[in-house]
Parts: sequence; C-alpha cells; structure tokens
Amino acid sequence: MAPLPVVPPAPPPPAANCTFARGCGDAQPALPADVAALVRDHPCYSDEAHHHFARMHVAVAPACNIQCHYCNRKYDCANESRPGVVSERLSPDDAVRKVLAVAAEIPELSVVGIAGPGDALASPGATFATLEGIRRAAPDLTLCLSTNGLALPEHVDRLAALGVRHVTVTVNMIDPEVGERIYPWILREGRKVHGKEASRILSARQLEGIAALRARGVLVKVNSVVIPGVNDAHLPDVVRAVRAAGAFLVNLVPLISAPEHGTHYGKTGQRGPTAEELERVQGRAEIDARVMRHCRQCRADAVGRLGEDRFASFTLARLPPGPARDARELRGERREAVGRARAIAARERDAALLRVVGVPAELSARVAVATRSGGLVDQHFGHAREFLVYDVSRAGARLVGRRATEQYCSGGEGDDDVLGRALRALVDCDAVLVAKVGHCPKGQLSAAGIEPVTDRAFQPIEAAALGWLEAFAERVARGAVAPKRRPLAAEPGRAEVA
Ligand code: CLF
Ligand code: SF4
Repeated sequence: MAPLPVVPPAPPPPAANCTFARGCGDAQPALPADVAALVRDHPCYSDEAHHHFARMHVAVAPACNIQCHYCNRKYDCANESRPGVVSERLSPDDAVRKVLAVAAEIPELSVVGIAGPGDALASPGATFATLEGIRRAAPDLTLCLSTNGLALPEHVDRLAALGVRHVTVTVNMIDPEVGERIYPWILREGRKVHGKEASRILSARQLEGIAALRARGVLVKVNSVVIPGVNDAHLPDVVRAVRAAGAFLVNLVPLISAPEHGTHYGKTGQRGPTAEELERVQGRAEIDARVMRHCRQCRADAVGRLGEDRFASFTLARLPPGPARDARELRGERREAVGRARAIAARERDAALLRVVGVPAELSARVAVATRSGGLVDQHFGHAREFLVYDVSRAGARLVGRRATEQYCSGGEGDDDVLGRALRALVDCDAVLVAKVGHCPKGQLSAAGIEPVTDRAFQPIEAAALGWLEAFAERVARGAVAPKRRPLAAEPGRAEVA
C-alpha cells in the first residue's frame, strides 16, 4: 500500500465554548439544543432525518389569494408541490381520518403538513380545523404548513398557539420590479391589486410574517423558485433579507415549466434552471444561510418518505370507514430503532474521520450514492430512480443535491437509453456507491470516469464515502487518478443542514 501524502495535521476540534458546528471556518453556528430537537425528526428540515422519517400532506386548502406565473389553478400550488399534479381534496374530518390511517401503516411518519392544493392560509377555516383535529388525535405528530405569506401576519398567533413550529413561506423576490414579472396580481382586502404594488404588499407581508413567526419560536423555511433571467441574480438579496427577518432554512427549488401545464411561464417558454445553474444559486445562498438540498417538490397529498409516492394507497376510497387507532406506540418504537441506527452511523463516521485526517485538506471528491432507506448504501445501481450526491473531504461528507434518473434495470433487462441518461446525470461524480451493479453498467461507468463502488454496500453513507475517500486519496497521491474538476462546487464546510 502506498504511503499517504504528507500533510499538515487536521484542524483541532472546536473549543468547548465554540458556537460553530465544525469550529473556526464553519459558516453556520451549531444549533442550540431546543432548535436541534425541532429539526431532528423532520425530514425536510434535516437531510439526515429524511433517511429515517416520513411526512404526509393533507390537501384541505383549495383556494388561493395570489396568482403566480408558474401556477395553473387546475393543479396543486406549485410553491411546494410538483406542477401538473392534481390532489384529491379532503374535508378536515377526512384529513384526520387519513392521518390516523397512514400513521397506522407507516410508523416512521413524523410530520403532517398542509401544502395546498391552494394556499394553506387562504382557506383558514379548513386549515385550522384540520390542524386542531390532528393535534387532538395524534399529539406527538409534528404539524407543518406552507404558505405564500400574504395572509400570514394575521395568523401567526393562532399557529403558534396550536404548537405549529415549522412554517414554509415562499419568497421569490423582495424587489417589486422583479415581483411584477412573477405575480400578475394579489387579492388584498377584497380587491385585486396588480403590478408593482401587488409585489410590494406581498413582500412586506412575507417579511413581517417571517419575523413574527421567528419571535414566537417558529422555525421558518423559505422556499424560493429559481427562475432564470427573472429572479436568479436577485436571489442572494432575497436570502439575506429572509435571514435578517429570521428564516432558519432556505430551499431553492427549480422552476418546472412545461407548455402542457398551461401556466403563463409554460406558454411563454420561460425555462427552469439547469442542474449547474441551480447548484450555483444554492452555493451563493450558502454564504448567508442554511440551504436545503434534498427537496423532492412533492405533491399536496404526498405520503411517505421524501421521494416516495405512496399517496395512491391512501385515497379516500381506500381508507377504512371508521377512525383508525392511533399507533403512537409503534411510532415510539420506530424512534428508538432510529436512535440506535443513528448511534451506529455516528460511531462509524467518527472512526472513518480519524482514518482520513492525513488526506490533504484541499482534496475534495464527489460521490453519488444509491440508497433506499436508513441512510445506508443499500440500493442496486439498476434499481435507483435517483442518486444522492455528496462532496467528501477529510472534513466529512456533505449533501450537495440529488440527481433524478430512471430505473435502468427492470425485469432483468437493462435499458441503454436510460443508462446513457444516468451517466450524463452523474458526469461530475468521481464514484458511485451502490449495493450492486451489473457487468455492463459497471464497464460504462468506468469508461465515463465514474468509479462503480460496491465494497461499501450496506454501510452508513458518511462512513462509506469517507472510507472510499481514504483509498481514493492514496491513488491520487500515487498519480493513478485525479479528482474531477468542478468549477461550480460550493466551498466545503458551509451550511451543514441540521
Ligand atoms: Fe410538507 Fe413542506 Fe412541511 Fe416538508 S414538504 S409542508 S416542509 S412536511 Fe419538503 Fe416536499 Fe420539499 Fe416541501 S420535500 S416540497 S420542502
Ligand atoms: Fe398557485 Fe400556490 Fe401561487 Fe397560489 S400561491 S398561485 S396556488 S403557486
């Protein structure tokens, strides 16, 4: 085995009184214990939690009080949902019945959210009746809500009193000049307001609402839709403004716009960002904020872990007629099992970190991971519909995004077109960590400079990525391989999300 390169010693651990998660140089302070407890089991607020916990949405809020150019009212609210999707609308009673039925089947359920199909606070009667019903029926479930923010200021007290500690506000602009290219009108006090005035009112109400939530101990996530040529250059200002107002987390989501969705942007040819453009905007935002990298732009009736689509098993027609029992004890057992898995993953990560202290600080590589559950490298390459992408260095493995693909292998047959698309999706990765990979894709991955790695199968992701890095660094030192150049990579050590 070749010796490791001679490098300066790894930075010391942070001093006991240091408030930054990884010591000097980390852009984000470590979370206070009460905040850490609030994000720990929320699959959207913590990328680690999304390996273990599920969320569901109840589609009880049909109305909206604004018009976004990326929305067609025939479909769900596109601020927090995938455009072109229609959810089954529920009454508050049906919503509570559905929550209990889902909780009985999916013990990893930790969060219930209202994210449409219109704006949650444009139908306050239905939204609050639902939140109150869930609070009574299953008090251990975390309540979550997503809104465009226009009606937020008048509802913050009621949300806080109900124990809602997670609210998402979609903020796409703070400059009305930009805003009038996104919002043609808003409804305010019974009248339609157009142009810059509409955006001025909307922006002021959003920032006021965020600050009021923050003052009541609510963790605010801000979603911003990245619209190239409209607000992409403006988003760093938006991120600074929402951070100043008290937002906890920022989620920059790509505009999805297709003519068949019938939206203004779809019909006028406004495109969404490329993966590189999105990563660039996220990297800039990370200078000022924690940035979510694992959003799946889910449906307003989504059920399951992020990326899972189990809503079809829980339509109204399939629900049991009476109320299901509250499976609280099953959720408790699941939380304990997750705690044990987390302890193992942390131990293995810490051991792996010690083994890479000699890796040069400037060596950073990018790995894709196929994972199904529990934060493990546990999926066959041919079965993956998406890969999680991590930048890995001696400081650790940091999620930078996800790459959607299609399942390459079905019924034992590989699809060459799908493989070609997967290779393009992973082109900037040095390796792909999988449980297994077939002979043909293995060869093509290697030919594309993406090392297929199976000897980390069923290890926790961070430990697996660091273990791979240890061997990779040796090969780099020998000159046998070089990391791919990624001019767009964000600086490591920034904005670790929870
Ligand atoms: Fe739903 Fe949103 Fe709550 Fe999550 S989703 S209301 S914060 S429980 Fe999550 Fe879905 Fe992305 Fe939303 S992955 S679209 S960020
Ligand atoms: Fe559509 Fe949501 Fe915008 Fe309302 S807030 S117009 S439902 S995307």
